[in-house]
Amino acid sequence: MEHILHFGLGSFARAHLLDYTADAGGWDVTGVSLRSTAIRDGLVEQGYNYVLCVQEMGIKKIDILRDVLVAAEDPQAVLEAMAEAKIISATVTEKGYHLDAKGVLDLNDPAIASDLAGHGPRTLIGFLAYGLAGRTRPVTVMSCDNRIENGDVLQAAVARFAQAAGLIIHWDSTRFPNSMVDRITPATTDSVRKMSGDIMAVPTEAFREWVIEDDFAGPRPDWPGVQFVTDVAPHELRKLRMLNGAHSLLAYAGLACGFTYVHEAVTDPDLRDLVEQLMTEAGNTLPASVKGQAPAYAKALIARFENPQLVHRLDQIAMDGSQKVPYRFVGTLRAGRADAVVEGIKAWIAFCISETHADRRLNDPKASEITEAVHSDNPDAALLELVGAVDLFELIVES
Ligand code: CS2
Repeated sequence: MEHILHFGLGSFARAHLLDYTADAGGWDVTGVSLRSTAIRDGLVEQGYNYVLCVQEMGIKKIDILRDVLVAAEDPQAVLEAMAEAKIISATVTEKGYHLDAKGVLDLNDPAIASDLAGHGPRTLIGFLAYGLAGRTRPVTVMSCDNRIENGDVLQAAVARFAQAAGLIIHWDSTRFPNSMVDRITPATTDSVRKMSGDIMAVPTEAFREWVIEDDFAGPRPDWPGVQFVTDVAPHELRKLRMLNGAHSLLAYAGLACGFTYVHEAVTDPDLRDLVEQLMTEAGNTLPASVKGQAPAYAKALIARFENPQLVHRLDQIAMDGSQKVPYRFVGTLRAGRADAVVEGIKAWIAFCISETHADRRLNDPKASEITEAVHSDNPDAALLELVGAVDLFELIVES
């Protein structure tokens, strides 16, 4: 049995990487939760097995998770497990990379600064830098998060950390493939738990997609249906600008209209028009190799969003906006004319302002900066600054 060490055991990883790996056979997974013990505690009771409740396909048992380590309890155990693994993968969400608005590792971020000072480590970046330091055996480090050039960004962040910490990493034997990951995975609910009889059940849609740069340092599972390509960028841009961009627009504009779920917001005629327009605008910015797919992809996305059984909450998508807005909206806007994308950014700004005025703290790693921006003399400009788009002020705010 070969082995993957995976950082971040949220629902998405359990519905995507683990599902694909279970289908491949011959590999198992040890999970790492960076801080919380909740997933380990829930899964340990059931031998680390859990079920996926796949829309229209029923219940599927996933039994390839062999252990869950909680890094905060025992960082050394995580470093030891890293030394053994041939593939180290991660789904730690956008904020788990601790990057600044320009996409560069923020050495002043308190968690990164603490890892640099040798207390820990406790971040993914810190673990990778310390765990890879001095290693000569080949290893593949695979980011499975929603970021443009997720592998390159992760490698650059680890390199910056290693340089600051004086650690030597043998880059020749280390690979960081880029990837595009997709499967809509709403937070679980009591009714899913009850229906499946598993308190750790993960609800997900039938659709799944994974495109990975064919750049591995050693063996990899034979993941069925995965596209291995030399350049993931066109696929990433298609998915992030069209699916995630539309999601964020529906979240901010839909919450403002009083909707709770994606399937409700997307059937509102005005929001539907706006979302279709955003997808057309985003499609127009795509590289030639995938541009032709955009209309059919947009149609398929609308059908996925309309699925009433997914019960996908808009507030789940609205969280961490400071991390998502830059590549879901700003990149599209820089690539071409995009009026609906402008509406998306305005909806995020309005969301930040209304939540702050209602005294609700945002679920966002930059929550304090957002509060400060909203209370500043020019909230629009200060909020745009946080997502690296203040130079687009006139286009966005005065349009
Ligand atoms: C969503 C994504 O929560 C969000 O921000 O846009 O998690 C989305 O469901 C996935 O990327 C789909 O693959």
